[in-house]
Amino acid sequence: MTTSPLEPTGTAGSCRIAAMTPPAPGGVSILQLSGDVIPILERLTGRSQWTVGDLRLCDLAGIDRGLVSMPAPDIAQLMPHGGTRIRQRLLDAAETAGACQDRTVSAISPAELYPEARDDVEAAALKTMTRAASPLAIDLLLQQSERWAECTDWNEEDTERSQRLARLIDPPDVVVIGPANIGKSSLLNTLAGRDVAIAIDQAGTTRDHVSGLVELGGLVVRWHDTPGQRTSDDTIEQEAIEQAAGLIQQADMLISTRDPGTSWHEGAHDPDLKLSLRCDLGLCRDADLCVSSVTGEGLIELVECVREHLVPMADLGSTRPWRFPGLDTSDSNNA
Ligand SMILES: Nc1nc2c(ncn2[C@@H]2O[C@H](COP(=O)(O)OP(=O)(O)OP(=O)(O)O)[C@@H](O)[C@H]2O)c(=O)[nH]1
Ligand SMILES: [Mg+2]
Repeated sequence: MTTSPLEPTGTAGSCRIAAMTPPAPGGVSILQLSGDVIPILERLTGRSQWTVGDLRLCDLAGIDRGLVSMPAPDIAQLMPHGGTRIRQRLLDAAETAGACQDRTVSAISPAELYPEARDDVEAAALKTMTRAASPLAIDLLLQQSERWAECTDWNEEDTERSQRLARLIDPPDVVVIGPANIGKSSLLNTLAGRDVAIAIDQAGTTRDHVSGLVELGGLVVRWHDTPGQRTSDDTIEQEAIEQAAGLIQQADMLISTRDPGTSWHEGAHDPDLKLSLRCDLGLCRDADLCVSSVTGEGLIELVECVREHLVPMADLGSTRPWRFPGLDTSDSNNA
């Protein structure tokens, strides 16, 4: 009787496998084995004599070909293509080969994930980096190990700055409200550089709220385009207008819009920015900023203004330590 190369032989000790990359399609996935990795590596790749520092291009259980590295005696990483099905099949194959599947990366400590890190802060920074939404987070995270090592005090301002900087990791919500048919969806599409929302010359085009991730000067925000504020017989649109009220409450930044032919929406919440749209058709002098999606006028200033409101330059330039999401400061004297 022949046995499958993936069949556990009973010699493998304790080995776990976990997906290190988010459960969404991407270029490459990273699956990490930890523990007694060599027997599992041999079964998955069909190759023996694995040593620390190895980086090989291998067949992965007949499912894909990809790089396999062994950075430490008890850590190995498989790097197949990033399709969700490939990743799941490989996780299952590793389980068949005797590894125990950790379904979430959060189950693994940063120090275990990054044995090469200088200290716990650097390990936590590297782990947080894998899920950071904004490019602006990267350099800051890399500086935290040194900053925490030098830090001898911690104050209220540091706490507040840390909370604002957390917006670099989890995208803040920017909610745009205003009358119908004035260019709100066109603005989202222009900022995103692609068609996220339908934009045509007809009031009530956006009948349900649409959101998309948009990078504004290195800060990624979740931009919510709401249906134009108007009375309508359409129940879906009316429901969506009511739902927008909930979005407004949770907004990190509320932008009220109008164009030369309309007026500001009267709501319970004061906007953080009064933005005039379609300024190529005329200026609204009572606006904080005027933009046109057609001519591009004011867009650079808008990007700068939103970034500054959510993550001010003073925070980005501060040399104080950052208590970033994922950093456990419970055993630190500083926090
Ligand atoms: N001249 C000019 N026209 C614009 C500009 N931005 C959008 N438009 C036009 O304005 C019309 C309405 O655009 P939308 O982006 O759909 O407007 P909206 O505010 O999302 O509309 P609703 O979804 O109905 O609330 C379209 O015909 C756009 O081409 C602009 O900056 N200048
Ligand atoms: Mg719209």
